[in-house]
Amino acid sequence: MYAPSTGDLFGDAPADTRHTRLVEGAWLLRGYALDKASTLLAAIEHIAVAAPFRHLITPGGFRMSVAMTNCGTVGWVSDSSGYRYQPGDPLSGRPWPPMPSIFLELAQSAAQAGGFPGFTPDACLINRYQPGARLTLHQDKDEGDFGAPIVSVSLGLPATFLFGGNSRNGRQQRIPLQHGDVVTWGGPARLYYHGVLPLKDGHHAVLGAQRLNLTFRRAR
Ligand code: MD3
Ligand code: FE
Repeated sequence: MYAPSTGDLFGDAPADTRHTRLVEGAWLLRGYALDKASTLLAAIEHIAVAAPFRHLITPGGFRMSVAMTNCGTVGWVSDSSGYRYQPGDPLSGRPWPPMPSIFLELAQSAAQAGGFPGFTPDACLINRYQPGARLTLHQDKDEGDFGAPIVSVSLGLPATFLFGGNSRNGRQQRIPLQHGDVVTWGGPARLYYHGVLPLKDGHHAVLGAQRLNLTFRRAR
């Protein structure tokens, strides 16, 4: 369905031509985090000292190619007993590192730009892709409140993001995501199937041969 970008039904985008509506409920904010990238990266390095990136094991017994860590009051984990959010890092038994205020501010202002004022994430999942790493098509449905959006921030090497609709077998769109891009996913797009194609080898001036992705969530 067509809706004008000035409409008020699905969230107003500011008058910025880099902001494009992907589908109802989803806005791509090109370069939105660019000016904060170095601060974000320093914060991620700090988080990863306390809570290192690790390759989680799926309930089916497969090692994920993407390495993950979290910050916030809860973090997403996977193991043989399933997927869930939990307050402690299973590697250390300690709480996840707190969410830095610059993370929170970025997530809130992006959510507002995407039509979701008042978003207060309690979890930030940090994904690290090295060449070949991918995320197969999935839904994010371990959160308690699907009324809240998810905000994603891409850093480092570009990746091809795939997303379909409400069924695994539906038609998929491919979106290239670059360093500094932010996407907000809410409303009808919140439960859409999505994934990331295997990361192509390359060199990014700041991050070298890797891509980092932050996803801000309201888990509880
Ligand atoms: C669309 N991460 O961590 S971010 C994930 O690039 C995840 O690392 C990808 O999918 C990445 O779960 C994609 C974009 C994204 C995140 C959550 C969504 C798109 C979404 C939830 C619903 C619909
Ligand atoms: Fe996801």
